[in-house]
Amino acid sequence: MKPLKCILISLLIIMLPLSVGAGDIFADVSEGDWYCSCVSEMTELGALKGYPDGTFRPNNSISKSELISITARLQGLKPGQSASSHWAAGLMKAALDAGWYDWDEAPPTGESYDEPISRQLAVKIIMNAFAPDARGDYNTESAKMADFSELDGRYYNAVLAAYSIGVAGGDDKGKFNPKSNLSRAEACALISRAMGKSAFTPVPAGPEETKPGPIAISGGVSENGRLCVEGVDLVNEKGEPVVLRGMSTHGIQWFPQFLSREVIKSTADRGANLFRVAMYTAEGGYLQNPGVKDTLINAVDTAIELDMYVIIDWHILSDGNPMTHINEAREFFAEMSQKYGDNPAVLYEICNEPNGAVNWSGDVKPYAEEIIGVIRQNAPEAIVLVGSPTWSQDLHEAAKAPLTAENVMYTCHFYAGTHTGWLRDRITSARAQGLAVFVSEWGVSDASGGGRVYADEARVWLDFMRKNNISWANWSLCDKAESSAAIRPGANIRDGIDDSELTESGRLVFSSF
Ligand code: DCB
Repeated sequence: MKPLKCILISLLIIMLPLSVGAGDIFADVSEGDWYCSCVSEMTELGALKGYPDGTFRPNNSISKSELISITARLQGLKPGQSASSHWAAGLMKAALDAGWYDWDEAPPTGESYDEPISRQLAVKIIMNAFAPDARGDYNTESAKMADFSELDGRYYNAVLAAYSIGVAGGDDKGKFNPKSNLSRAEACALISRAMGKSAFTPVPAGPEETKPGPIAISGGVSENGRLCVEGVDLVNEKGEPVVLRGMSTHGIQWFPQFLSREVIKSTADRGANLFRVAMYTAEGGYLQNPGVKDTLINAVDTAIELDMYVIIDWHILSDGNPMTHINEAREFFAEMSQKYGDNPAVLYEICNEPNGAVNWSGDVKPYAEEIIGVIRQNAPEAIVLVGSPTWSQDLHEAAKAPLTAENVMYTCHFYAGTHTGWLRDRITSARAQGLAVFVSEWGVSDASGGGRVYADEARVWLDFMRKNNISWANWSLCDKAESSAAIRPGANIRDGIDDSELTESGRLVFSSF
C-alpha cells in the first residue's frame, strides 16, 4: 500500500461523498502520517470502520473489543452467540472460542470490553490470529526488551515470537511497555505486519510436517540444559542464573487426573518451566500402595517430554522423621536415579517436610548424606533438594551444620497465611551463610492448605522470591475444595485447563510463572 492511497481517499471524500461509505475514509488520517498506509490497508480490507463522525482517532487508545473485532473480521471469524448486548459481543465470543485470548482477559459478560487493551494482550491476540506457530528464542528476544521483567509470564511466548519475526519492537528506550495502552494507529501497524508475515508462511503439507516436533518452552531444559548450584544460586549450563517456577501436584494417590499431558502442558503454556510430582509415602501413598510409583514415572516422563524441569518428591508428612523409612527411600532413589541418571530435567527432593520429633543433625542430615550417596552413584551431578525440621522451615539449623555434597539446595516451604516476614528473614540469613534455597512448596492458604486466600502476603512472597531469583513450586494443582487448590472443584480438565476453571489461588499463581 502506497501513501498515494491516502491522496486517493482524500479525493474521493471531495468528489464522491455519497458513494463511499463514511467509515472507509477518515478526516484525521493524512498522507504524511506514518500510519497512513496501514490504516488504508485495513480500511480497504473492510476491517476498519472508524467513528460515525468520519474520524479514525489514530492516537486514541484502542479497546479490547476494537482490537479483537478488527482482527476477527480480517480472519473471517463468524460472530458467536453471546449473552452480552455489547456491539462486539459476537466477535468477542468467536475469538474466545478460537483460543486467541483467555476468559479472564475479557470475560463474556462484557464489562471490560471497552477498556483499553494492554500491549501484551494485544500482541498475544494478534500472534494467535496471524502467526500462531511463530516462536522466539528466549535469550535472544528477551535481551531486546529493556523491560522484559515487567511482562507477565503468560505473554512470554507471544511477545518473544512477535519480536523474533519483527511484528513488535521496542520504543526509543528499548522498552516494550507491556502493560501500557496501545494507540489505534499502532494497532493497525502491528496487525498489518503480522498479516504480512503470515502471508509468507510456507505451508507445504508433506507427511513429515504432521509429526509433532520436539517441544521447546521458554526457560525449559532445551534452553538451560544441566543446572548446577553456584554459591546460593541455581545456574544453567552457561553459568547464567536460572529460576524455575511451576506447580506441585497434590498427593498423586488422590489426584492422578492432574498428571495428564494436557494438564501439565496447560501450566507450561502459561510460562511454567517446572513441575513437581508429590508422591506421598504415607496416607495411602507409596508405602501402602507402591503402584503410585508408576503414576509418578508417567508424570515425570510427560514433563520431560514437555521440556520442563521436574521434581521427584518423596513426600513424607505424617511420617515426620525421614529415618523411619530410610530403607524404602534408599531403594526408591536407587531405582529413580538408575532410571533417570543425570537427565538434566530431573531434580530429586528426598524428604518433603520433616516434622515432629526430628532434628537436623541427628536425623535429617545423616538421612540426606546417605540418600545423596545413593543418588550420586547414578546421577553424579543432579540437583538434590533437602528439607529440614518443622515442615522444612528450619533453615537456621541446617545453616549451622550444612551438607558438604555439591549441587544440593535446601527447601523452604511456606504458606502465606501462616508464614510471613520472619521466614523470609530466615531465608535471607541462611543465604548469607551460604545455603542455596529452593521453595519447592508454597501455598496462598494457611499451613493446613485451607483457610482463606492470603493474596497480599502471597504477593509479598512472590516479589521476595523474584528479587532473589528463588525457584518455586506452588501447592497445588488439584481441584480439592481448599483454598490452596488451583482448580475449581469438579472442573472439566480433560482438554487441559481453561482460565474459567482456575480458583482465586490458580489465577494468582498462574499469572506469576
Ligand atoms: C505441607 C505438606 C502438604 C500439605 C500442605 C498444606 O504441610 F507438604 O502435603 O498439604 O503443606 O498443609 C495438605 C493438603 C490437604 C491434605 C493434607 C494432608 O493441602 O488437602 O489433607 O496435606 O495430606 C504442612 C506445611 C506447613 C505446616 C504444616 C503442614 N506448618 N502440615 O507450618 O504448620 O501440617 O501438613
